[in-house]
Amino acid sequence: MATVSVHPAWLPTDVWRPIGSRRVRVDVSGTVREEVRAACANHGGALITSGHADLIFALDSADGDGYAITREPHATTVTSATHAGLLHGLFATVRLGEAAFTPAPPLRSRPAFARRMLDHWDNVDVHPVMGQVERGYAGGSLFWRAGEFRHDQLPRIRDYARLLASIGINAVALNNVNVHTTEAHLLTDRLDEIVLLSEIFRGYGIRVHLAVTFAAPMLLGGLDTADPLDPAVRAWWEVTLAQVYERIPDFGGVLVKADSEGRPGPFAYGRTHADGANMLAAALAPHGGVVHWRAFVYNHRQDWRDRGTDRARAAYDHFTPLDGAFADTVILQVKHGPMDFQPREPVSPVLAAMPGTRLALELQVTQEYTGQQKHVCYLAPMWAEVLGFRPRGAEGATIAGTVAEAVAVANTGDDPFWTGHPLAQANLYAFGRLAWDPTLTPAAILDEWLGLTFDAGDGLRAAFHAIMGESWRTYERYTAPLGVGFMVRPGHHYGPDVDGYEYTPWGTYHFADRDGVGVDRTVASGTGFAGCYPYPWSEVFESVTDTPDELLLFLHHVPYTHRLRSGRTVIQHIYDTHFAGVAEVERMRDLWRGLKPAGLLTPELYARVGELLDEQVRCAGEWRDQVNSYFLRKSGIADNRRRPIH
Ligand code: GCV
Repeated sequence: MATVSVHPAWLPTDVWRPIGSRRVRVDVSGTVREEVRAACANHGGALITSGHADLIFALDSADGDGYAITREPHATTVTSATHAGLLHGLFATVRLGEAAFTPAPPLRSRPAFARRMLDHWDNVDVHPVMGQVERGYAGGSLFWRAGEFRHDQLPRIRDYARLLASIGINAVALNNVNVHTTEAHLLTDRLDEIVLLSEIFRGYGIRVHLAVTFAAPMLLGGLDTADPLDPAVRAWWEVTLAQVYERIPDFGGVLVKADSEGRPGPFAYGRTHADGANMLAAALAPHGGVVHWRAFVYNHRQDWRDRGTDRARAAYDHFTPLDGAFADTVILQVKHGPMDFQPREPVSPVLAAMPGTRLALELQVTQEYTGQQKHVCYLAPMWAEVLGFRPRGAEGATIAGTVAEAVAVANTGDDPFWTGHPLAQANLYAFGRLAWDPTLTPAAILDEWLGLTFDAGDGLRAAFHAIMGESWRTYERYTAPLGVGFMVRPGHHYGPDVDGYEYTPWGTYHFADRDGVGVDRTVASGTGFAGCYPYPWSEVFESVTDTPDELLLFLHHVPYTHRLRSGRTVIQHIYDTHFAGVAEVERMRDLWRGLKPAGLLTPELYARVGELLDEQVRCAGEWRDQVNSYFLRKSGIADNRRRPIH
């Protein structure tokens, strides 16, 4: 159990009362029974083996990890074909609360994606630039500290596994995709640590995966090549992975970032990414493991003078020619947008262009570009838009209906609130729930989270909705405008720096000059990126008048006086949204100040959120003033309301 100083997140003791105060029969041994036993011990109910039960958990012969909850006047029964499914049924019963015991039509639920995975970017050693957790904003790693495995954290890691299971997560990659030397050893001589973690996660139906370096045969095996077609390399992976399976029979598989941002990969040997991924798949498949191969491949040493190279095209150009070439047990993991987790990007065209490949949609729960868990930014509305996007138009499939899996980069650490900003817990919660059921609405998920975490009554709910519900769009308003992205401070990526990346090799430019701003990605006169989409989006994005306003500068270079679909000019939109965005953050802070800590809204949580909202107001003001001043100075066009711009 967690120590008292660790926040219970969405599983405070009281959410177990409806179950724990009843007579419950659990027809299987394992975690469900132990959870029920603990709940009954806390709330006065009884775990029974005979006699009348109010609640019964039993295996049945249905298939998969779904569950059914049958609510009849005399008893509620939860069934599933698997232990994992029964566990999901248990947590669904927790979510229902007392309603689980009111007669109602049977409730059946199956996950939309068979694998719902969280990727940790945790380092074992403290990296000199990226620290203990790359892009981590929630304290240190739960698993490692300064090179050492955190044996003292095993009880907390168990609580963590439980939180993840409660939202349907069933796979976790434990270490950073940038696999440095120390971390490479997790696969071999530090495997004991992974064995320990797998034992904890297994209890909650979660399989562990490891990020590995493509150069492992050289780094760990002493070979002079990592060529995927070299027999000695193939043999090294086969033997090494077989040894992993001897210790961890349900090991999930490996995650690889290759030929990306300096990571080694098959290109060094003149091989394709399919050659690389399939070699690993061949070594894993006999044991039931899979390869997650990242599509985040682009030239990070681009010449900024070269207008012909477009980072947004890179994954499409690298991977679509390989469609159909990957083994069945390779999952190509594709970031939701073509660039890099900006607050607004179009959906990656790769997701619509590889019907012969198993794809995973990769989301970023850690808020690298969305306020770094200092800003309230509830991301479920963005993810719901991505999942619901129909690349082939209204009659075509959604992204949720196209991809095989949902993966997200974790936002958790050893912070007492798990996520730094206590309200960022809602993002982790929402990722799990959307990965189970992408049709859930962001507002309904927020309600569910509020009900569990704060036992919130109507007044508190309304306040939280007003603070969080639109917070992603608010963040969008006071940061980089109209989808142009990347006006962040280079390196750490927090706060504004309009030209920070403009003359760098990273491929992230806005091309603002005295006349206009934006990236021409059309086929007619630009990089051709718009043509990477199927019809109708290829035509929509090609057209400067049809492109949705929020993506205009991602796709087009336009004069400041260009009129948006909204009727406003680009320059006036920039000024208006930046003033409005900051005003919204001030309103959020004032709403928070109007609340009083009580019950589960503890003084500690109340104070933490209050301090962070002050920082959000400060930072949003900085964004507004830098962005507005920059564009006033570039364009020479005044704000039509003459508000203060510097
Ligand atoms: C793990 C971005 C981040 C990097 C991250 C990379 C990736 O570039 O800034 O920290 O590396 O994405 O997704 O691999």
